Amino acid sequence: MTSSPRAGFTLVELLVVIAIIGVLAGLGSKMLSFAMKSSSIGLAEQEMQRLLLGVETYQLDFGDYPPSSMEKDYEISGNSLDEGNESLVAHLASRSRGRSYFEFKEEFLENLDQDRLRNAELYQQMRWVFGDDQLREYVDPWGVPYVYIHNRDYGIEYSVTQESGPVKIQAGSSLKTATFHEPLRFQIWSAGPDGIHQMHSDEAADSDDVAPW
Ligand SMILES: [Ca+2]
Ligand SMILES: [Ca+2]
Ligand SMILES: [Ca+2]
Repeated sequence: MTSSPRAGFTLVELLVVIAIIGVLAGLGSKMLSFAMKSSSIGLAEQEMQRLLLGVETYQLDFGDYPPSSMEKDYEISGNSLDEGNESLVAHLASRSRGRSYFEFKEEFLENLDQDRLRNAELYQQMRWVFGDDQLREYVDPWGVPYVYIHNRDYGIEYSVTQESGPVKIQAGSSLKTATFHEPLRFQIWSAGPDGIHQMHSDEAADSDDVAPW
């Protein structure tokens, strides 16, 4: 008598198959989240390279990089939150020399603190590409504004937004040489996937901040 092939699985076999599918699905979602994280990091790096290029082009026209603060340089009243980023955006958006310096991607433009320039004269003078006087920030792929600081202001503390709310930061420096990065230019960086600035803290070794240096 020949044995006929079995139809179906035993309960144990079925459980093993379900367990294997579960493990594979878990691996797949881990790989997917890893891939998404690295593609967002790549996007942040790309956007910072574009910002760097914009700032250098701006410098060719104006002989200096945009200031770290519009409040200090133009004595405008606003608030002190993310002023470096807002100044960067305002200056790169300026058409006063007849050309533009940066192509803003709308999905990365925010005005998280809802402030405005409140200086009609300066707004006219800068002729920026936006239709109103909002002090916008350019944010990273995780929704946190990049930090921008001009080299003459390294050492000054600035209030910036991070995932948990406002925090004070300074320009980043190298742990190895104890000197500021980009000493003659400017610093732009992102708080990275965790949305928290570690650049200037003791946990710098664990930092996931994304910076061009
Ligand atoms: Ca602000
Ligand atoms: Ca703002
Ligand atoms: Ca971080």
